[in-house]
Amino acid sequence: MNRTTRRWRVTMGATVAGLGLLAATALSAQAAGSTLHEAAADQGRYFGTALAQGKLNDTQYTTIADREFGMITAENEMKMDATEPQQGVFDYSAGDRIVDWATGHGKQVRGHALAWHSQQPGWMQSMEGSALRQAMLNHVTQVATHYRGKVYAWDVVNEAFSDNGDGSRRDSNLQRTGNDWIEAAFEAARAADPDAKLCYNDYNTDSWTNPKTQAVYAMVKDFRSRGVPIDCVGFQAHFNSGNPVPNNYHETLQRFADLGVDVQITELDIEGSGGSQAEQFSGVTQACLAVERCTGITVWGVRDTDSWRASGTPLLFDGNGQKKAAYHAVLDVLNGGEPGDGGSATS
Ligand code: G2I
Repeated sequence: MNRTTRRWRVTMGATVAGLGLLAATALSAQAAGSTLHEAAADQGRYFGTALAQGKLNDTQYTTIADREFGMITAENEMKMDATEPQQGVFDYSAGDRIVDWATGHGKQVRGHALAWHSQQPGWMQSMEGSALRQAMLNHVTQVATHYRGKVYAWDVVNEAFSDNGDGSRRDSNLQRTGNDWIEAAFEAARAADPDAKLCYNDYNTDSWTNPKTQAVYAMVKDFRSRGVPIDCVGFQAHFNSGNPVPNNYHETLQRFADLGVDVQITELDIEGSGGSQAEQFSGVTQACLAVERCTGITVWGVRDTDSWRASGTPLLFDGNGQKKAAYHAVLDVLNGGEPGDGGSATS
């Protein structure tokens, strides 16, 4: 069956009546989605991508983005260095271009990212102490206020935990302003945009047994118990052979969801090719669908050539904009089929 045409799945339940005839007691026809966005929406989820404003004149790029995705993240344009290049001087031009494209095409927006140790403007990199704390909070307030009402969810704080295996916070100028900098950022974001979902976002938090995962979990649990305004946790999900999709991924997502927050896969890419890459994309998609509060998946770019690690061909479309095996695998899972069976589920 042609995967790109709309398919009909028929589910029949039958009982044997006295006359020995089969009587259909249930007959339902359900449309299968023909795009990632449509298929995810049928599951009550979004499917998104990251866009770079410099590529918005590339019609192959925008055609795919418009057709396949319902949630847009600015790959770099809403980060601290882009939005506050000089202290107190805000530049929303690039971010607005992304947001305007998204809303003009009926998409939602994930905001990325309000406070981060990386991609700080030069003036902020050299700050410390209470002056830095105040500057960070002002940044959060100003940017969240500018985009108020236009952003579905914000990555309020990004990558604040270290990878050293002891579950500690990452050392950074922001961390050195005091351990409560993260909750202060969340409070400021909530005050500026009460309707956006506020997320903590990180990488290497995929395996439930990783000390970094446990540390983020403990923070979120603590925030929930003390009423710090956190609504969601983002799992970046940058995978490759050295960092494969863990087999306890579903458990990780479920444990966080059980704290009363949404979970979102926010920057998915998986280096590789062919069937093995497709299988891993299927697994991630299945894990999200298996968790009621996993509200959506975003892949970190459109075509392989758009990726921050293009040589790893980690995305769903090749450099010519063609759908890869991984694309079909994800679509099949979203449509309720077993990975690789073409998605044409029958009774
Ligand atoms: O590194 C992958 C991602 C990890 N999680 C946070 C994300 O924000 C991060 O995205 C990447 C972007 O995909 C890259 O495009 O963040 C990088 C920077 O941390 C981005 O790279 C930067 C280059 O380093 C700059 O030289 C360049 O000017 O992209 C900039 C804009 O093209």
